Amino acid sequence: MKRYNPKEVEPKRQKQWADSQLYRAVDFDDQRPKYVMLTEFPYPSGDGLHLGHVREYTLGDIMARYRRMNGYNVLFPMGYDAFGLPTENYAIKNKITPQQATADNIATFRRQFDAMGFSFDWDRSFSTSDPEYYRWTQWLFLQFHKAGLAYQAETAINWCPSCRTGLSNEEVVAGRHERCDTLVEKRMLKQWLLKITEYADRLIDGLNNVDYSDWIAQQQINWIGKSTGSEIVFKVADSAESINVFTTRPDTIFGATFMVLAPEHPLLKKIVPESHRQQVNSYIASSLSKTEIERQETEREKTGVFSGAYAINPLSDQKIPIWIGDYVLIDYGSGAIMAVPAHDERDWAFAKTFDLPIKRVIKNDTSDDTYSLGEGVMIDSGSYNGLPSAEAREKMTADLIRAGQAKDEVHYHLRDWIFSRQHYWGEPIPIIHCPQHGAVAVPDDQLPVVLPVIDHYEPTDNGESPLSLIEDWVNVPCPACGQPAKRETDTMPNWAGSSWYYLRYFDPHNNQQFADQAKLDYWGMVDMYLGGMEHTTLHLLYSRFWHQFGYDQGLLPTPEPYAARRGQGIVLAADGSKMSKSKGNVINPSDIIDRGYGADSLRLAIGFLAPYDQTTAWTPEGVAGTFRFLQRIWTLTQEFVESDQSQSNDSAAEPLLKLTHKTIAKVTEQLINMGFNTAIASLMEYVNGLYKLKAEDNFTDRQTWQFVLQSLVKLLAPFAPHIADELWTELGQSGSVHNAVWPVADGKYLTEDSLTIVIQVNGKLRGEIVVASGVAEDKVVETAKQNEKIKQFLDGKEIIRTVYVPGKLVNFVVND
Ligand code: ANZ
Repeated sequence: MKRYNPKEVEPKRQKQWADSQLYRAVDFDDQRPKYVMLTEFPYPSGDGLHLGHVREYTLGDIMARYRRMNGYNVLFPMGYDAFGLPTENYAIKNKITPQQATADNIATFRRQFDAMGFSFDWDRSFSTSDPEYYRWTQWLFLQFHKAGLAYQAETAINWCPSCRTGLSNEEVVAGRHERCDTLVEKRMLKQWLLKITEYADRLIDGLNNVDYSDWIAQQQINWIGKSTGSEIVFKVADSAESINVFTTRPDTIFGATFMVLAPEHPLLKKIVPESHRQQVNSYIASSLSKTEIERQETEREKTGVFSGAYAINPLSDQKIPIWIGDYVLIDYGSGAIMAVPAHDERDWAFAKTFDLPIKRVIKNDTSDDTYSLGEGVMIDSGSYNGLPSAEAREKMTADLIRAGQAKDEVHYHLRDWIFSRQHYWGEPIPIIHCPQHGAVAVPDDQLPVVLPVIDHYEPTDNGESPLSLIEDWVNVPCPACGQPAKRETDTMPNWAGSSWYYLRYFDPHNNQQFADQAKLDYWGMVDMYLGGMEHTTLHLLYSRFWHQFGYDQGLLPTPEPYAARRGQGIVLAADGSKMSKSKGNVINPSDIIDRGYGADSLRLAIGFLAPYDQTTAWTPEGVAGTFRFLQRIWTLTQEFVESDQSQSNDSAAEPLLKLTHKTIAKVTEQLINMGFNTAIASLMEYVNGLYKLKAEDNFTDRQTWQFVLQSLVKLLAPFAPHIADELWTELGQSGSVHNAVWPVADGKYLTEDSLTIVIQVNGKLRGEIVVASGVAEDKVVETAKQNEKIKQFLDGKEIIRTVYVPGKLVNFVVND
């Protein structure tokens, strides 16, 4: 008997698949429904594939293969997200150009992808750093520019001193650069920004029309941070000035015992009296040196200073002091707040630090020695006393609006997307700065603006891109007037290329347009998008924004890019810690394959780990287990093929068919619901069951066994595609199992043999009977009547009515 040797089977099958272009997606197929299965494309880093990639692409591949076998025209593409800091840093370290580093790393990735047996359509592959691709990234940027949604501004930006570049807010996690963990500083720099804030509501509302995991939708909503409240005007005492505050809790206004202005607030110049100027200025200087993150920490001891001025509370007419405190941020709301220490955590801490009055205006269960956030009943609030706080909120706002002292306001925590980086390895921003005409778009026929190949591309310390040093590239005539002008030297963030890459798969070789309209229409939305949880508020939000904009411009047929989104969990090291090179606990998938287990065992092990969306530790023994499982399938099939073909006996058919159809039904349902681990468990149970049945009949019913093993191989195909194809051939089938039709369970084998029926008399439980399933009503009723226990309750009584709930219950209504 032939041994199962993945080292032989897998490369052979991979070559056949490539030669026959088995996984090619067909544009405009009108016979089959289309299905776009998308997984996030990787950075081609120097480390090659890690287990996180393997999990994501294996699960995506299982879904793609399942759909193909169910008659879909599946597009399952793959490409490379090559621009960005990691590649640049890798190239600097290895003293090669980023172009060379990218080419080398892509070659490694491709080899590993092929070794895993993923069914990508390689004809559609590209890298975001290909000039033919980024030509269209630049073109799309110019559409934003034309629409007024790409603009330049001098802003305080997050600056990573280690990577020497500006960052977007989304790239800063707990005050650190999410890639290198360096503490982020603030710097004033002229930057390009994209007006994502204009799409804040759309980005929230659009979630109603797509099927995203709840936590993904919720994280996006939280990130956008829409806040509905009022802007209320407080007059400054003895002055013509007034201060606007944004609050979500106008109902607490009688409890506003002081105000706090951000240190950057422009009004301070006008209202601080001479006597307080010096103190105020030194406080402002000290707080400007802090990061925004530091300023927002609730734990931190509050700092502040009294301004010397007072304001008048518009509803209580009370005179309250105006303070300056750096926990109030200048770029949120109006940069000033009414402080209600009794009902707000930070105001409470501030009042405690500076011994300011605390006045409770809402009564509820919270004790008096802390702040209370919730709703309740109004107290100490003049004519509003006794009202529920929600009602008071409406009434106070209405009264203030009528008096011209307030208006409804909506604020968002989302900020415009800082879109320029002071780095070499990115798409050049296609703008030319002319002293006369300002920022002029590079004409379409001059795109792409190709990144020049240079020797020194290390970032500079002064916040300028290294491109600024290449004089003959920078100095160009203005496209509008032909006078000397200069190219923009900042490049785009690595999030640019990934904001529209899925669309390019629909038409990857088009050199006239980013994609052909008819192809965009045909492929439509991505049907399923599987990706990492760390991209929920970065890539996913950015790409939805680009797509919505493209839709508004009439460039795209659908308002949203992805019909469904799921996130796969992280794979941790065996001890539950994060895999990292520095800890030396990274598992290299190629090692597992090369050790002889092969890709199929690895695919099964990774699918079997845990529910797909759970973060979970890698179990090294897993592959040995799944390898044994595949060996068992291999052996069973070989034994059948080599068994005595003259025997024939159909007595074994029933239990074999029952087990098979039940498994088909189970695995199908599990796959539809992305229950990959349970589907693999069902297959394992199935194989155990088949071994038992084989011990009984020793393959005598050849026809049934042929059907059973073919079904097994088909069910296995999405998970372990190489061995499945090999066994398909062994079973005498022509072509590839991946072109075979997914098996359908026959309902007649799915019903249970017997049913337990509950018997009631006048609605009271009196007993149970067991009947064969599918038995007719009169038979069930008769059996119930004959039952010894039931008889006692029916004896001598007249049955007025019999109620039968099929398969569940009989109730006899009798008169006493
Ligand atoms: C008074 C008040 C009383 C508030 C109360 C809350 C509770 P969200 O929901 O995040 O939008 N706020 C307004 N502008 C601010 C700024 N520039 N810096 C720091 N804090 C600011 O938060 C809105 C609340 O955050 C506002 O409502 C304001 O405090 C504070 F019992 O006003 B509130």
